[in-house]
Amino acid sequence: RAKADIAQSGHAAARPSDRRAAELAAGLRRSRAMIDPKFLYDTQGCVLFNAICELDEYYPTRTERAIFETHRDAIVGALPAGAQWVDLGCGDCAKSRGFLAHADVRRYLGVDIAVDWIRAEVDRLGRQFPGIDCVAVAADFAQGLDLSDELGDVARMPPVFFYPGSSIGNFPPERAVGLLGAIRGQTGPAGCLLISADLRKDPGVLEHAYADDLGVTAAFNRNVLRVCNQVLGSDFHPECFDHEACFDAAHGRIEMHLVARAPQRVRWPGGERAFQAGEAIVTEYSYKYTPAQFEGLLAEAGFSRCRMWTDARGWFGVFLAQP
Ligand code: AVJ
Repeated sequence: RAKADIAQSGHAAARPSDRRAAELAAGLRRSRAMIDPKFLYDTQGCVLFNAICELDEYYPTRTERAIFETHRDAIVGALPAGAQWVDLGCGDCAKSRGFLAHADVRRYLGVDIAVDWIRAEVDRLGRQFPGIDCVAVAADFAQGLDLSDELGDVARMPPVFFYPGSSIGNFPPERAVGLLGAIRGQTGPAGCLLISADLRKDPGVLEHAYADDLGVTAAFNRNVLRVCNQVLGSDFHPECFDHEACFDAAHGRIEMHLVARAPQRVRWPGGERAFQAGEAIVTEYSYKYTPAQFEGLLAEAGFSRCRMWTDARGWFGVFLAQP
């Protein structure tokens, strides 16, 4: 019986749900408690994030859309012919459609963690663009990106890596360079990277974008405690934590916090954590760059040429980086 138990627990430890629980527990036990932002995006979190994108205060989504529309021809004109379009975090593929209609693309690779959901979306894209070979790829590229098998000969079919939404801002700069470098390692000589970054601006504008008047971002943030209760089996009361977003000028990042309203203790199978009143859990960083800083990251990652398109206020940047 002892043998069987060991075998079973060994097997259980490798299960993704247990890995996620262990990761959450480790973050909560740190002196400065933290929850990785990927846990924000369960089904309810995705719905709330989509609502955030429609808020007046949250300028990134509509600013990016306007830049794409205004500069579509210039962007498409700078892309290699006969490309394979690599949509990183493709979701419903919506942001790629406008480019696929105009660019010379032979193949589409939709990359996302949620592969069951995206398969149907990528199939739908394939019916809309019968001339493009559309493939769904399951990958959590936050853990490292290696698409060499899927990409094949990049000299014959140059990849256009597409990473919109300013999601790169979730990574601290050194980890961002790691991901950008991994992408650079797979562009081949003629491939490129089309990527968005949110730019530095008045801290008041930034903080309002992450603490909207209706409290949608607050609900999005508190939802992560429900996810925690589901994945880890903890007993968080989301209503006992306040949403807070503050710009840390020294690090150039927005920090999202959940602040304990009163002293409380949170328990889960195998652990617990006490919070003092006012003590915070960090749930997300969102780095903001000057154009020069972001171009510096791209250069560090091995891209030697770079162009940027922005809006009239210079709030958001779309960068095309080439080897
Ligand atoms: C999806 C990471 C780009 O940082 O602006 C929005 C997430 N968090 N409001 C961002 C987010 C709170 C968003 N990214």
